[in-house]
Amino acid sequence: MKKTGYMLKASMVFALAALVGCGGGKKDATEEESTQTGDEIVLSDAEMEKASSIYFNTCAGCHGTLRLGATGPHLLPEAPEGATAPGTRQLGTAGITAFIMNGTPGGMPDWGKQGVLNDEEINLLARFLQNDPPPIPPFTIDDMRARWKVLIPVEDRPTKPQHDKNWQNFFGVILRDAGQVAIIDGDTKEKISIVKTGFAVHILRSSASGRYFYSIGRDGKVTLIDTWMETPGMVAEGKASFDARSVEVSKYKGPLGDFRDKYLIVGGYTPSHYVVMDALTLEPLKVVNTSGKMLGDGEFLEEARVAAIVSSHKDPLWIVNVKETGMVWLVDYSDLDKIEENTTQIPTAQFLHDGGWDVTGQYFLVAANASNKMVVIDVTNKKLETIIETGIKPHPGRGANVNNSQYGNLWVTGHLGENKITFICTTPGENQWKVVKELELPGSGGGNLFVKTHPKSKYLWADRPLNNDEALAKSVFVIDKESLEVIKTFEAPEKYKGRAVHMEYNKAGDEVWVCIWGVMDKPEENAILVYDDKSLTLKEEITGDWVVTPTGKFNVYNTMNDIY
Ligand code: DHE
Repeated sequence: MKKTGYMLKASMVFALAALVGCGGGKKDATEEESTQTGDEIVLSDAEMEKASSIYFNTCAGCHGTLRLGATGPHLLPEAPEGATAPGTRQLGTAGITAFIMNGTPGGMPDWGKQGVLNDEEINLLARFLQNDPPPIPPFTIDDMRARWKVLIPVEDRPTKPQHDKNWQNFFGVILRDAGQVAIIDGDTKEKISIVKTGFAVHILRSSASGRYFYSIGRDGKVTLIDTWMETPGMVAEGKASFDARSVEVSKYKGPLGDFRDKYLIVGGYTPSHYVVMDALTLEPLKVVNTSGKMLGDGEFLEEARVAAIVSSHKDPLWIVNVKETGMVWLVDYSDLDKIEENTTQIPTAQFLHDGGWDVTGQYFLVAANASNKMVVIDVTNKKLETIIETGIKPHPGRGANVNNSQYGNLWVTGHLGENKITFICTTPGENQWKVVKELELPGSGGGNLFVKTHPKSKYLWADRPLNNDEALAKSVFVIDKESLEVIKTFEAPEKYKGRAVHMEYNKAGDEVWVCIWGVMDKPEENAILVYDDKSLTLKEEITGDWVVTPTGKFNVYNTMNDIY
């Protein structure tokens, strides 16, 4: 298996079949070869373990660990009632192979054509998918405590920065397949340290003070990084689940108390729960299961994964988006003993994924990507404001807030499934929550993942890493915030072979950093490109043996203040 792109390295901890035994079709441990008897496709233990690992690493994010479907369709042997996609047994090995090889225009990557999976792996996966999914094993607070480590106790940490660097302009850059985070000085562009984190780190968030970075890996591992140390490094680590994508800190200070950097929340994909930890030590304090009733017919879903989590600056609240049930949970953390009874659950649309604040901090907008909708939550009044039809698979990241003289304040999302950047008016009045502008990027096809701007910038930037065209996938697009038109396209220099992914501004708002996400064994094809946001020129190329598979990057100041 080629280790690249959004394919993950084999998980060390989560070969479900190995952990818990497999569902239908499991053979005796001594048998190595798979067989086919009648309608049943039987896999050996070794094959089941390998296939579970490939499935978990490549497919589960979109199709669900229990394969009930989410961003992608269900992958069950028999189609459940009402499903539009056929059962995998109906598709057969040949049909499934074609999908994995070629992908679909709706956003399914062409794993085979890209060389991420080879023929043998695709065939194994196609046979695996015609068996029942293995069950999800438990991961309890005792398991979390057993894996929790404080490397430097709070009292032994520095009380002021041990360097004279401008740490609020540090960038934490994810080196995805290396399982590392690079801390880079945003002023000098020098690498300050490399911190070994979890497997395929997904995102970073800054503490409310900005001093700490929290990373979350796809293996559910959380890492606490102290930027005040002479060489920024890890001071604590923990594990919240087998699989996770989101982490956020408490940010509220007001009449109800000072909760800044008191609690951390980690969202679990598998098992489906959120975990509250002590923000300074990562001690696990509370686990709340998010399994629950689905919208509509109210069917109970065990797999109800936690997607994006954001923290309110105005109230002691986390906004927790439960993907499969389509419920947005407003979790009041002011009294941990009453956290469940003090949670408001708002039914919205499926399947919730990523989102961010409007410019006022009152409204949170989240993509219900499989419904092609954006959901708007009025967090101040704890209610659903509205649901807006946008386009095929909206994917905003945290979105972007643009001020435009004609329309006022706009919140922006791009789309994975079509070529469309959508501008939604957030200013109160007749246009509020209306789509006031849709923009096509140059060339055809979707594949946009992120948009980004800064209040001091005249521009909005968009990437397109999942576009099938290599040139478009390694390009970023600059949109003028006044004309709302694309005014410049930057294709990464020829020597870089990766995809251009995720933008982040520096603290001053005059530079944009973009990652060129190549493969692990060719560092020379990877880079972090720094563009001058005023002259719109490529200003600096951060490269080196250590720049491997860079993806997300997070500026301390902008992340702690939710500037986008
Ligand atoms: Fe992400 C954000 C889930 C694939 C890079 N990603 C998020 C969030 C979720 C999520 C729920 C929001 C977190 C929050 O705000 O609290 N991502 C998933 C998936 O389930 C999915 C589709 C498939 C998977 O198996 O993981 C997926 N994501 C990817 C990638 O392939 C990317 C490009 C590279 C990678 O890490 O594998 C990727 N996701 C990111 C980044 C963010 C993110 C950089 C944070 C954006 C920001 O500006 O905050």
